[in-house]
Amino acid sequence: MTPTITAFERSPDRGKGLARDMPVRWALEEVGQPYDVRLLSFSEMKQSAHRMIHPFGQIPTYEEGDLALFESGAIVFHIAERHTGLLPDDASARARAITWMFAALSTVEPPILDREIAAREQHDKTWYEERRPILEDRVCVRLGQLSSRLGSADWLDDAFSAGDLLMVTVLRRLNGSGLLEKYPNLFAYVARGESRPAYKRAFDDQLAVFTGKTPTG
Ligand code: GTB
Repeated sequence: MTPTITAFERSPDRGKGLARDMPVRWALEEVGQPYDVRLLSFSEMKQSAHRMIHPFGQIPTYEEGDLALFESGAIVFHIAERHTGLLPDDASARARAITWMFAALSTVEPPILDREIAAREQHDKTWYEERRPILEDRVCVRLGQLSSRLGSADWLDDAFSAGDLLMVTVLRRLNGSGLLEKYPNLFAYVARGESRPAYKRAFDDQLAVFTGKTPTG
């Protein structure tokens, strides 16, 4: 059965792949699962039909027969569990990959989001310039720790996994901040993720929604 996901009809990032349908698309591409996309306006996201699926009135969602899911991390996990390619078969390696999924969303992403939200929504406040280095330091603490762990490896735990997919997605939110560049191995890690054919297909598909042009690849 072909799953249907939801995405922004018009993403505020203008197709830079920062909205959270991107990791879902990427996961589906990695496992070779075709999918349909239902595009939603901001007002449609808040209507009861969508809220039946997503209690918080957001994207992305995932529908497959009777199953309706929300939360991009849970959706990626579901896809990884149902298909081969995103989680190792070995039980311990699988548990470690799942640990990296949680680490991406619950340990690395929060300080990145705090910095991003302040930069976007609070930059005109009198206290912003005082707070900015504090927010950036918090991001750098996590980046430094992650950088040490990754070392010279290609991926966080041997083979590419859903943990890397979510970690790369989270780190991409630092694009334009100049912070990721301070950690060359993390910068290369993100580039490695972005160079995967599945990533490129997912990126091109979400960009095509914004540009209105069908991807050529
Ligand atoms: N925890 C949820 C998940 O992981 O699925 C968070 C879902 C979420 O934040 N969805 C956002 C949304 O629907 C879109 S992705 N927002 C509309 C609303 O809440 O009314 C977040 C996002 C939006 C825009 C950019 N951007 O333009 O750069 C980046 C990320």
